[in-house]
Amino acid sequence: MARRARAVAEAKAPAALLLRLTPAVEPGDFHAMAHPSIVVLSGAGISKESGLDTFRDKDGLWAKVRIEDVATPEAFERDPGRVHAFYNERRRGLRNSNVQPTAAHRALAELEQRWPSEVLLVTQNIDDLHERAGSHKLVHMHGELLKARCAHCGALDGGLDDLSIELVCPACREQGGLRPHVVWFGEMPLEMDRIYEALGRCGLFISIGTSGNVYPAAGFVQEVRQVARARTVELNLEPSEGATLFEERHYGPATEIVPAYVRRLLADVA
Ligand code: BJW
Repeated sequence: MARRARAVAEAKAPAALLLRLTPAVEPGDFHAMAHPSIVVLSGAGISKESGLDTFRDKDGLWAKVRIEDVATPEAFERDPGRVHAFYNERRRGLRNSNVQPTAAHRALAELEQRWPSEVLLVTQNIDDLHERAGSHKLVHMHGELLKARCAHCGALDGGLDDLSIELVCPACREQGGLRPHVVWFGEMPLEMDRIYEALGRCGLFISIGTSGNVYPAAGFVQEVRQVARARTVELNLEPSEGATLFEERHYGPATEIVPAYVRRLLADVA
């Protein structure tokens, strides 16, 4: 389909329907590669059915607290107790035994295990549900809720419960430097070189459960289209901010659409 005709088709397409649009890449790119390397980007939507809040849905975290009170370095400087309380509560929530990986997390672990080429899972989520489901090739670009980082010596500690300004770093013995190992607005996301390197050579990019509001993650789809000429797929509850940039789109709960999509990918894999 010509670029203009595709743009018109995309503009007219009903958002809530499952869409499969003609790829922008030519046959010979994705289709000639039986098993291209894959980058999966996941966001809060994949953990929603585990019982964890998303951010920007109407019942999401940003409807309950202000970003500038809890998710910036300035907020932590101004009122570390408030920020610790926010993350302590979420850490306790994550440790609640009812919060478990779903079929969506497990499907991605199976994809990594069975796909003949590399699968890199880049998650914006700070929960540990992907690793609990069995994913190993995993980048937590926005950090990890179960770890603390010392502002004095940089050491990471995974064994702490609630954080507070009274705590002493187990590595350097300094008091008051421990902070949640998460990436706040204005801070550099983690392992960006590894992520861009994988994006630059992948043949398939799958974005799952993310609203496409936060950069640099929201820009990955354009990066893979331009640099890697990869096929792009969105799996989400509803169209994201950048939905029209994806050639293939499936909408519904992650526990349904992710296992179904992975089953299709693995159908011809022994
Ligand atoms: C379901 C579902 C179900 C629901 N099944 N789906 C102006 C222009 C461009 C950029 C900027 C700008 N001004 C500032 C910036 C940069 C800024 C930014 O992007 N701001 C925008 C808001 C404009 N970004 C940064 O500051 C980042 N750093 C940075 O840019 O450094 C410089 C740099 C440049 C270039 C390269 C490299 C570096 C840092 C961003 C840090 C984000 N931190 C947070 C908090 C972290 C810790 C925590 O969890 O508390 O990360 S914010 C929050 O948003 C969290 C998430 O990871 C992130 C993304 O949210 P996500 O996952 O998309 O969740 P939602 O809620 O938005 O969407 C959920 C989706 O799921 C929805 O679509 C639902 O429909 C769907 N869903 N149920 C399937 N059952």
